[in-house]
Amino acid sequence: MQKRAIAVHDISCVGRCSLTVALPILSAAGINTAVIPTALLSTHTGEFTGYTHLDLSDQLEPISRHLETLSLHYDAFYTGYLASGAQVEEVLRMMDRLCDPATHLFVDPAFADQGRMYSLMNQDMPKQMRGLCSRANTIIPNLTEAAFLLNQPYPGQCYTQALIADYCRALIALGTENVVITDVTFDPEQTGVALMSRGMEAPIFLFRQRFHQVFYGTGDAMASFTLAALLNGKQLADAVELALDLTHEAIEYTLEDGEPLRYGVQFERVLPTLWQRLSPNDSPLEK
Ligand code: PXL
Repeated sequence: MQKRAIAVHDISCVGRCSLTVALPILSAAGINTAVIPTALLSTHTGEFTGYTHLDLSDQLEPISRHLETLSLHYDAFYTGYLASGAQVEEVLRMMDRLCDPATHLFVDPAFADQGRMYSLMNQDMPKQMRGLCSRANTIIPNLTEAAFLLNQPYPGQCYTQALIADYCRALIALGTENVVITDVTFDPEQTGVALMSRGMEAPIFLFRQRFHQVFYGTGDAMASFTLAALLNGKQLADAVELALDLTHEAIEYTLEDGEPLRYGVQFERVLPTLWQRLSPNDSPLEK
């Protein structure tokens, strides 16, 4: 049976992030992907000014009430950028309407980066997002989001593996089963992720060569490739390893091409290789 996911993120018309990244990646991975847009912006909110922003919170209840009447099973409910802390409550109600016990709840908190909240985020977002993360099967915060979810200050550039291991344990203690923290750097020439599942004593760290620029939309690409691989039967560590490779290659294409980085990374260039690298099998996603 083909897998079905529902992706709940904003649409930013230009600037490759959120739904314009999640939908093509999941589709190229053979997943039937429904979308529920949370907000409509002309661009993302990093390195652009003058963007438009329409909060679609009032559409979430009518959309999900209608979709509920279709009685579809979703293998994954994938949330990303949400318009406000208040919208998190609406998304929790949508989950109750649309998910069943076999739906994998995959949460990219998507509210902060580089030690700062995104421009339009209000201060209650980390607290509200904590509620969504506590219901998740898998969360994939970057280092800033991980710290803020735990009510900790951003640790800056200098921290230990022990601190990241504590973050992983504390995030799992919120209620999720798996945590993947992105943007973890111990060596100036390398960046990577820490991943941990409930029951593991310590996280697994995976690194790749670090590029020193700021890349928009790479969190969305990492999360979408990871979910695409999980839904194709890969174990978490293998899924994250593949997502790191693909995101790294997309960055390399972008730098070679010289496209301004605010337009996101050229993930399209790696999609033709995605299918072979997924080696799909039929194992159902475990809760
Ligand atoms: O990629 C994260 C993201 C998603 N959506 C919007 C954003 C950002 C990051 O800046 O502004 C609207």
